[in-house]
Amino acid sequence: MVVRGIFRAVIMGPPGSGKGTVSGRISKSFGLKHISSGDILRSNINAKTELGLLLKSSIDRGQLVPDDVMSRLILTDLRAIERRSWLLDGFPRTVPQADFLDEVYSVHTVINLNVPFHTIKERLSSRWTHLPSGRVYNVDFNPPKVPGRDDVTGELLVQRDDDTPDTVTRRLKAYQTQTEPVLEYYRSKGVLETFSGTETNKIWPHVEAFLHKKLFVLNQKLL
Ligand code: G5P
Ligand code: MG
Repeated sequence: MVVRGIFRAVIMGPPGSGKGTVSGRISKSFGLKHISSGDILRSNINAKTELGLLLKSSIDRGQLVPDDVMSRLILTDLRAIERRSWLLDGFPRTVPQADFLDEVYSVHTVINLNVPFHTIKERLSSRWTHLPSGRVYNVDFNPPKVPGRDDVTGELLVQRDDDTPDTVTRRLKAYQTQTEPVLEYYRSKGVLETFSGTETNKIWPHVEAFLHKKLFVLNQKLL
């Protein structure tokens, strides 16, 4: 379905809940521009920018980067696509970040992936990532066509430095203490839509149907 106006969405969920995977499907089906805060940070680390080098150690330890730094980075990307519909993945992740976003853009919907922590721990140990694009694979769930290589570019896949068991535990803790309050923030605004499950392929049809309905209503209003 084509979006007639500008549609702004956020996808939330614990580390490894499938935000990147579902975002890929949403941008393919609905044409929303996918912006992932983690991908922005990792591309800075990969390019060895001053900021990337500064932030790498806290990211590898599973800590969140400071709100002002993250908000500034995201705003630069959002300003560059002012007239497009977008889907934010990984931002906002704290209440101050949600307040910051709210001051600049209103969000039409927030998709929350509710996946149990024990499911997540298994997945992240077998995740392989194509850093330049953010495409993710999983040895069991969606293996690359050629082992160790990205399907589109054929470039090498890597394992993220923050996917070690200890760091995953710290990231889940940070999610509980710092990010869960953001769910309440959006619930009270009436824009939160939660999808629960343990398998992306079972969650996805519900997300897709929800967005179809939401965009149909938005398109009708714009007629
Ligand atoms: P990120 O990059 O935002 P996280 O921790 O929020 O990282 P992550 O790890 O990227 O989230 P995801 O995107 O939710 O996970 O999940 P995914 O990659 O799609 O799926 C995980 C794996 O499971 C993949 O291998 C996928 O193929 C597989 N999978 C998916 N579905 C299924 C299924 O049904 N079955 C199976 N078996 N497998 C499946 O943030 C990283 C760090 O950056 C900093 C923080 O330090 C953070 O820790 N950061 C921020 N700091 C401050 N503020 C912010 N806003 C920040 N944003 C990032
Ligand atoms: Mg991700």
